[in-house]
Amino acid sequence: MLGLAVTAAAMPAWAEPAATAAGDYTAKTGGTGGPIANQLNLQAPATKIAENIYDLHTMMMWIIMVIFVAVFGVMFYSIFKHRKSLGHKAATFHESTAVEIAWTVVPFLIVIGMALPATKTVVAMKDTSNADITIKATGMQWKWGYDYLKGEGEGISFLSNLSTPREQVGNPGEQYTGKRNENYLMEVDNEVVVPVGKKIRIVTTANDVIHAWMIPAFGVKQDAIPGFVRDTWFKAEYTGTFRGNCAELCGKEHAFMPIVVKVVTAEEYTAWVNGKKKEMAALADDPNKTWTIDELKTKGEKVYTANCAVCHQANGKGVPGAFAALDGSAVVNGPKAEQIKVLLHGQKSGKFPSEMPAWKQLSDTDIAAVITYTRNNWSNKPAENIVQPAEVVAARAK
Ligand code: HEC
Ligand SMILES: [Cu+2]
Repeated sequence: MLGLAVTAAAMPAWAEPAATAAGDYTAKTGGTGGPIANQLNLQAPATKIAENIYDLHTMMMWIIMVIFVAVFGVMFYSIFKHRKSLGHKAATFHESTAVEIAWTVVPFLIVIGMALPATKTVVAMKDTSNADITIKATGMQWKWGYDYLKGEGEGISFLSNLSTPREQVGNPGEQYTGKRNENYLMEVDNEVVVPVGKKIRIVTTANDVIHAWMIPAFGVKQDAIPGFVRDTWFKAEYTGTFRGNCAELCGKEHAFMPIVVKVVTAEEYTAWVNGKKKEMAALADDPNKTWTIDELKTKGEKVYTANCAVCHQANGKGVPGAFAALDGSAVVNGPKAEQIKVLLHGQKSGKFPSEMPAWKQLSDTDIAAVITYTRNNWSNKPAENIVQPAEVVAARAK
């Protein structure tokens, strides 16, 4: 009976989630947009769905608390009151239809009282129809790739890498002692930008292993599975910065592929789209252009730092037993055609527990640049020391 009364009392709290006034979210989280130090509760919700989840969680916590106190209260009372040393004699009754009906019906009502609103929320979470903007999020070891598929900004595509400097991350055997960034391991070079109050559909997939795209404040967490397409959605009620992480253990750098979403006003979004399109047009360089070796090396170093150093390390020595060394590698010092092939299609020799992923998604110029960089760096001195974008184009066509 007690449980029932609580269910009924808790219902209105869920049924009418507190109305949110749009404003800036970042301030609510101490200026970070992510979790707060010593935070015990869920992150402050920034979408209606997250609010429903928050309220469901609170309601169920109360129900559980009341049941816990009531059950243990009766149990301890009975044990103390009826103990043998007081000379209590055990009762010998059997079967009580009334009690049996009560202990079937009451829990049933409690479960229904929790399952109904929970189901309603789950169904709403799955309703990705009529989205204003669709963005594909591709999980990769260990970064996210974003492609704006539909809606304003269609055609924009970029990779989003951890931007916390590597030297802030403690190496095995030595601990970093300097000051770490405020958003240590929760910051990226390219943030996902979306407009406030618009339904954003996120389509998730992966290139290698299972990852998961999660932003707690949006109430969104969706597995990104290689070879499959899954989707989820959110409609942010606040502007600001929102931080999340890959939420599916995906290997050595699982902790180093954060997700950052910047929610902006409609005007700011349009400005961002225009800027991004211009930037992309400038980057979509002519693959027939012939570059100098120095230009390729400079560009290649950036590509290497952003994409390769996580495994092969900045010093090119790799990680023994895990990632091949590029310093002194036979592939890097051998014919260039072979290295272009490794970059485009990956490599799995069986000598390492993991494999070299394919890098088809990089531009021809980026691939040519990073190969040229590795061929002219560390102790490498191959006979063929320069690769032009046109050679990558030709290799792709094969
Ligand atoms: C996820 C980790 C990872 C990333 C990121 C990565 N590699 Fe590799 N790479 C490997 C592994 C593992 C091997 C060894 C594969 C094998 O032989 O089984 C390898 C092998 C190679 C080889 C062949 C080396 C040899 O001697 O056999 C080259 C060249 C190479 N990688 C270049 C790159 C470049 C350039 C990038 C950045 C665009 C990059 N890799 C990014 C894991 C990675
Ligand atoms: Cu991951």
